[in-house]
Parts: sequence; C-alpha cells; structure tokens
Amino acid sequence: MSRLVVISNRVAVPKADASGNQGGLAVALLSALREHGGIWFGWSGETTEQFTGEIHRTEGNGVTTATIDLEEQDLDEYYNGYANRTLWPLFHYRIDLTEFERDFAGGYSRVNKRFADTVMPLIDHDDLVWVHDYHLIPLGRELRDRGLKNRLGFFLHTPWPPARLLTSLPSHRKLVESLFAYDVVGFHTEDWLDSFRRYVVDILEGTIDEDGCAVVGDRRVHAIVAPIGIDTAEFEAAARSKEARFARDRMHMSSTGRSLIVGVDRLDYSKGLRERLLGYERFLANNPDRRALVYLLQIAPPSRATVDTYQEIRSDLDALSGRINGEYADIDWVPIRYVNQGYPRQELAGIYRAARIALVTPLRDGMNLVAKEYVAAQDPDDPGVLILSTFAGAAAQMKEAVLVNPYSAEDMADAIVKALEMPLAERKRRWESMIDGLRREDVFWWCRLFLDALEGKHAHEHA
Ligand code: ADQ
Repeated sequence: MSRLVVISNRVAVPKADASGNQGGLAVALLSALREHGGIWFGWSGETTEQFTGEIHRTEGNGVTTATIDLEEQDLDEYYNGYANRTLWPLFHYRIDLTEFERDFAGGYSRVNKRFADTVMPLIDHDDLVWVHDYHLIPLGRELRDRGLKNRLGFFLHTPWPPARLLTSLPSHRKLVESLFAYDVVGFHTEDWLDSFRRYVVDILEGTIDEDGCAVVGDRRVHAIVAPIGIDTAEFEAAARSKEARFARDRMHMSSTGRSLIVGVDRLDYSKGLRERLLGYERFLANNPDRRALVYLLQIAPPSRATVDTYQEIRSDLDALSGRINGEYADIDWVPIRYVNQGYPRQELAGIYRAARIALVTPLRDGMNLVAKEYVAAQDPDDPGVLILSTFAGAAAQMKEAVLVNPYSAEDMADAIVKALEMPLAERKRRWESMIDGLRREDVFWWCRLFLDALEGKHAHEHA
C-alpha cells in the first residue's frame, strides 16, 4: 500500500484518544494516515521573523506531522489576505466582501511555493499526495514544477463558484489552470462540480470526456463528487455519553418544558446568522401564542477575528440579538441565548440531542457538518427536526430535512412552526431516512472514495 502525504493549511495533532475533541475531518485523515502510513504537512500556526523552512516533526499514535512556521507578512497576505479576504468570500458568492489586493495574490503564491519547497523532500516516489482546500490550490502546480511525478489529488471543502463570479478574480485563469496539475479534484456536490465544468468549457474552452475528466489541450483532470461525512458511529455514541446526558439535563433544567431550537456555527457571514435571527424574530412576531414555548440557543464561537468583516458581523449579531431580546423577553424568559464559545464534542452532542429543532441555515456552504452531527445525535425514539438551508451542500444528501430559503424570514418562520407541529411518526420517518444515509456515507467512506479515485484507473502520466 502506498504511503499517504496529506497537505493542508493547518494540521490536526493526533491525540491518544482520537475520538476525543477532534473534528470529523481530523479523525478521518488521521485514520487514513494510520492505515497507509505517512505524513500530515502544514503550517504550525506560529510565526517567525524570517522564514527558514525548518520542519517541526512530531510522531505519535502511528502518525507523523511536519509543520513549518510562516512570517507575519505571510499570515497577512496569504492566510488573512488571499485565502480569507479574497477566495473565501468569492467562493461563498460574496463578491461584495471580496478584496482584490495584488499583495494578497503575491503572498498566496509565495506561501504555496514555500509549502512546495519544504514538503518536496519529504515525499517518496510512490507516495499518494492529497492537498486540501482553497488555501493551497496552486500547490500541485508548484510540486509538478519541482519534478513531482506522484499521484496527486486535491479536495475543495468550500463551494466552487459559478464561472461568471469567478471571472471577477484578476488571475482566475491561472488559478483554475493550476488545478490541472492534479490527477483528481474532488468537490462536495454535483452543483460545485457542474460549476467547475462550466468554467472549463466556457472559459478555458476545454471539454468533459466520457469518464467525466476535464480536458484542456493535452491536460486532463478527473473531477469527482465526494460528499464528506462525519464519524457517525462516534457521534451517535457521544450523544449517549455521560457528558452528553449531563449537558442535556442542564438544558432541560434551565428551560422548564420549553422547546429548544439550536444553532451551532463558526461566527462567519457565510453561515447566515443574521438572516437566521431575523427569521426567528419573524416567527416570534407571527406567533404570539407560541412565543414563550420555545427559545433559541445560538452557539457561535468567533473565528478569523483579525479580519474586519468578522469583527463587523460579531458586533452586528451582538446588537441584533440584544434588540430581539429587548423587544420580546419577559421576566422569566429570554427568546435568544447567544453564546460565543466552543464546547467539547460530547457536550455538543448532548445539546443537539436536547434540541427539538436545529436551524442550519447558511447562505452558502460547501457541505455543513453541523447538520449531520445534529441528526446523528438524536434520540431514535423521539428525534428532533432539522431545518436546513437549500444552499448548504448537505441539502443534496439530506432531502428529508425541512428545507428552507435562508434569505426569506417568512420561509424560516413557517418552517419553525412546521417543525414544532410535526407528529412523532413523521419526525421518525424523516430521521430514519437521514441517519441511514449518514451511517452509509460517513467520513471513512468519503476518505476511501477519494483515495480510490486517486489510486484508480483514471491515471495519466505527467510530463
Ligand atoms: P466549516 O465552515 O468550519 O467547515 P462545518 O462543516 O459546519 O463548517 O464544520 C464546523 C465544525 O465545527 C463542526 O464539526 C462543528 O461541530 C464544530 N463547531 C462549530 N461550532 C462549535 C462550537 N461552538 N463548539 C464546538 N464545536 C463547534 C468547512 C466548510 C464546510 C464543510 C467542512 C468540511 O465550510 O462547508 O462541511 O469544511 O468539509
């Protein structure tokens, strides 16, 4: 079996108990690394005055990690710049928030070269190399330029934007062409894959062959759909744990018979938090008799706090939740509990299980794992209802959720009423159908699907 080299912006450090507090992606990649042997390479999260390329290695639990420090300027231009102020908003259809700075593009290219220079000597000739996410799109090209001949794959965790949107990026053509250095490129949904193919046909004047490969001139890339899953079995077990029961009891005790509606998201404009609060406010306004029977717990730990737009969304939500609470709260009830901290996974599973409804309403999301975690955490005898945005990648797989348009406050308010009134038999039927899918297509299935394609028959040689 070939060794695996995983490359991503950040690296998850393996812990003795892999089922502990790690996200599903980390668990899957660590288990694939254990199975294949190999290395996980990325940025250490630390900065250094002058880039040296020195590699920090850790070995443990069958996995080697290798990380490098970056300069402060790299952080500004590559991570906070091109990755999070240019590509992230653009890939989430927010051209209004997209910043086009030449320095950002320069930093992005520089850091991708730095990654290539430092990881190259760590790669053996028959290793499989798997690059992750929008931070590192050009890395494959850089590695090929340095003579890498290995099987090389790329997975995008965000949406792929429509061609008309992507062409607003000054160097769009170079960016997309660099994807042709990979053997396999993976997306979460058919929608994102279709947008990629349209770009290839309309802008690069390429074709899609009978194997689904995108072809431009003599270059070919196998573009596939591989929807990421969660570690479903682990999450189902987490929801039955002592910590989960404790969290659930805490929720029940503090709410005296009221139905809990939960939202859990990184504090990010793509997650549609503002629109969600407005939808909930509309529900409160439209349903005076139901008001005091529910409350919303919105958990939103801050992320990317050094980027201005993220500071703005934080103060915007502080103000909005304060306004709604000010308008509707009573002496013994507040409609919104708004919390800005993270929780251990078992506790989170208990909170999900206590919730009658989950509001997962991103304006755009590559997949959205919270939707899947919520379903996995439910009590099979009395499952809650998932209200899911049609614009989350997860909606393609979770058709039994109550699907909503997150831009419409009325739609969201109606969905909350529908979920509150939904009979047990219907809740069970919908839940059973979704949990079956989650068990079948979990994160290990996803990992295998991608790696099979990477090892598979669609091989083509790179000169
Ligand atoms: P994210 O944008 O980070 O991921 P998501 O898929 O929802 O979004 O994953 C978030 C993870 O963080 C979940 O596992 C969730 O449990 C956890 N989390 C969020 N808030 C938390 C809190 N307060 N406490 C503890 N844990 C919390 C990107 C893409 C997604 C894609 C994933 C995986 O944007 O579309 O689904 O990668 O590909």
